[in-house]
Amino acid sequence: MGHGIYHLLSDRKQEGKKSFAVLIDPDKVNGQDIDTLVGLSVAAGVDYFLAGGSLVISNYLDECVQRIKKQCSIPVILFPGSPSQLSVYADALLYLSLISGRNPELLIGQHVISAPVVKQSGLEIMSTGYMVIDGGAPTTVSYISNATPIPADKNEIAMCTAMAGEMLGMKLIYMDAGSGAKRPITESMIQQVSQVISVPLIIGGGITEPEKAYRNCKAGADVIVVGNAIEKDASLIREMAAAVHSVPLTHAGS
Ligand code: 1GP
Repeated sequence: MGHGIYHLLSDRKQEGKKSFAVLIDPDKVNGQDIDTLVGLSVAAGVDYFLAGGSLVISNYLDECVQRIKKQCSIPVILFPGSPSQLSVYADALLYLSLISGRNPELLIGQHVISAPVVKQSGLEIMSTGYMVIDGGAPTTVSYISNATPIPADKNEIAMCTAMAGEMLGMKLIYMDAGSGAKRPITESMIQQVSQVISVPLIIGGGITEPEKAYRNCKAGADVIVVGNAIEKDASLIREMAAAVHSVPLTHAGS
């Protein structure tokens, strides 16, 4: 078991380099879709694939990950709806604790149940403070988690939550407005949160335009995740990746 992906993420953060991740929901793609997405992603210089979704209904996760791995060397990171959604074929796992909510099952309960399986998987485990921010509409994640998202304008709550997550030892903070959010996370929240933590900051949910991805990175995001918009228009991969990679090599606030 290596620690390659996390080192890659934190090295890129140190260097001020921004990364772009394509989210693939195994329930929403078939084999041919995957091949297309992989081809476009390799050509665009995509940094990571995230695989998963709030609900993984099909049994297609393993096949999906294997299909990606067969075609390219872009790392595949699992982004599971529950810690038991595993595929040993992936490179790493976002081991998510829903720190914005107060549902003990998603803070620690499910982790306890799945811990032996997760440990045996041999995957690189990256503990992640997962924060759901109100994106203007109830999303699958807020319904499933039965937890209230952080209000979109309450930057202080987001800052304190992220700080607490980091001090509890979480290696990544992922702020998510939820898949298909009407309103993505504001740049002011991203900026303020990024200034109070030193671990890499992942931002996703409702990002549909390359300019927004660019502005989020300028504000302090280290990794931008896009799923929905790419499902609708795969050619966005190139524009999104180009926007993220064109951000000048400086840290937000420096
Ligand atoms: C959702 O952050 C991801 O968990 C991506 O959201 O599908 O809206 O891009 P979208």
